[in-house]
Amino acid sequence: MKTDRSAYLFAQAQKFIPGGVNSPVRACRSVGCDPLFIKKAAGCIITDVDGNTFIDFVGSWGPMILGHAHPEVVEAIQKTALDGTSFGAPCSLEVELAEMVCAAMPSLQKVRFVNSGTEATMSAIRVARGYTGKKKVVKFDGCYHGHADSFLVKAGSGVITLGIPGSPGVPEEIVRNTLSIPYNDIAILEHTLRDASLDIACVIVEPVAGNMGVVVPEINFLRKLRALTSELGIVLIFDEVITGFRLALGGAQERFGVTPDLTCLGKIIGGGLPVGAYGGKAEIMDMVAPDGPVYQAGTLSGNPLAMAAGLAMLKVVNRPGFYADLEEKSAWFGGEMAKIVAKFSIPTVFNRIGSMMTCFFVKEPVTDFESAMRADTGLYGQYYRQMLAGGVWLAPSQFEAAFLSAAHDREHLEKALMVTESSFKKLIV
Ligand code: KE4
Repeated sequence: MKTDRSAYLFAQAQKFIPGGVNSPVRACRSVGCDPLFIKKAAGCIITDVDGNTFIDFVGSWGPMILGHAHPEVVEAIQKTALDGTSFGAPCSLEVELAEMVCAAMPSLQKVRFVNSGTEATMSAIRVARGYTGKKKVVKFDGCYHGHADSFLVKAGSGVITLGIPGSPGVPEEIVRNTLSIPYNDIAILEHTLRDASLDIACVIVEPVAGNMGVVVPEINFLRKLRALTSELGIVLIFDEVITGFRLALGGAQERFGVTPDLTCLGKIIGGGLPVGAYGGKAEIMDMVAPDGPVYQAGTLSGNPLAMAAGLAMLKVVNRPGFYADLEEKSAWFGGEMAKIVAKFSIPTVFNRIGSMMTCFFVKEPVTDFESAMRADTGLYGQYYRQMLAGGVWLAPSQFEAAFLSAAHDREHLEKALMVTESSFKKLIV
């Protein structure tokens, strides 16, 4: 595969940008190759600067549930841009998108738009602390909620991918107020939350973990989490930056029938432009300035361009049958993957829910951070490179999710399955 142009651009990028990338996991360090630079993408096909094309299972880490450059999203952006991209003042599109988000997720009585998932989660825990007057935040090992100081404790995604224990630069005083406990462990959860000395303001959880690879909550985990936090007056925050509008129109909270107090959103609601959001119970959200004393602000929050892209995307996913079709396609694909995996003696666990999935190179089931960390990242690196050479674009990390979109048709998926089988044949265990 010709990669001269990417190589040149990567060398140039490293002169000016740390690691040559604007987000660490894109550097592909854990999969043993240099990053390819992308020229364009349409539907489920991504094209690099050397003209190589790939079937894309990253989807920009989740936003591209419609596929890239969806005509309705592109048209909405083009039309809106002609009238200006950001006013720093309210516009009608913010109201329209807020109504649509709250209609899709009834637990959101009020919602505030921000510019990233990180802004959403950091704001949500600030509001929870302001509302309860308490300090401690409980998260789960391997979950990733963005790069705000409070979350860089046993975090997933790029933090575990790069083997960074936490992050220098985060003061001990901050870390002390974040407790990280094992995902899916109800006994430790109950013991921790019932410890009144801990002064817990909130629990934040990925209702389906996507940042240690895909890990699905065990049947009673979310229900027990909800029961305990309700009983103990602890704010329950669902970080649905990945799962929101991915697992159902109403996200994981709809799919599992568990209602949080606050929800964080991102990715899909921006239609590929920078949008995050946090929202939930009015009595909590009324703490947010200017109604309340908890301050949060943003120059570009609710800008018309990003709102228009998000609106266009949500209008498409709102159409009858969208999720049923995606579910059916994903279930078929998952079934075919399971058949391929079964043909080989390579230790492999394939976790999937809806259109998000991860192929772990490990023997035992992956149900939490500890079991995910047993995965053979070297083997994943081989798999990644073989798939790339075969024209399939995967996340450059064992600890991320792969995503299907509405743009992946049967032909693309059959090709991806063929490349998967030929890649497995070449793996050296
Ligand atoms: P952003 O600040 O990257 O928009 O969102 C942070 C975030 C919050 N919560 C969850 C559950 C998330 O998955 C994320 C970000 N996801 C990663 C990929 N797993 C973004 C990719 C990257 O860091 O380059």
